[in-house]
Amino acid sequence: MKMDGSIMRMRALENGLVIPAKTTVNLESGSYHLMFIDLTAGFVKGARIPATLVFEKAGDIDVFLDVLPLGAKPAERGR
Ligand SMILES: [Cu+2]
Repeated sequence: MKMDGSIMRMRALENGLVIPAKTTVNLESGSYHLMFIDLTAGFVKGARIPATLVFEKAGDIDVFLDVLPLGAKPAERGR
């Protein structure tokens, strides 16, 4: 994601997201994030969406993504 004047431009990472060993990358608004396209229905607040994260070395990791209100802060995520 980068700003082009006041316009936010986003693009897919062609070679994936590099996560160096022993580091953490947060996926969040305004930074690296997951983007869902071509949805056939909207997400409902409070739902849990099953997803699979695909890692080059760790393989496939199944997760659930909680649907939160827009702008929810980490404290509201139950961290
Ligand atoms: Cu995006």
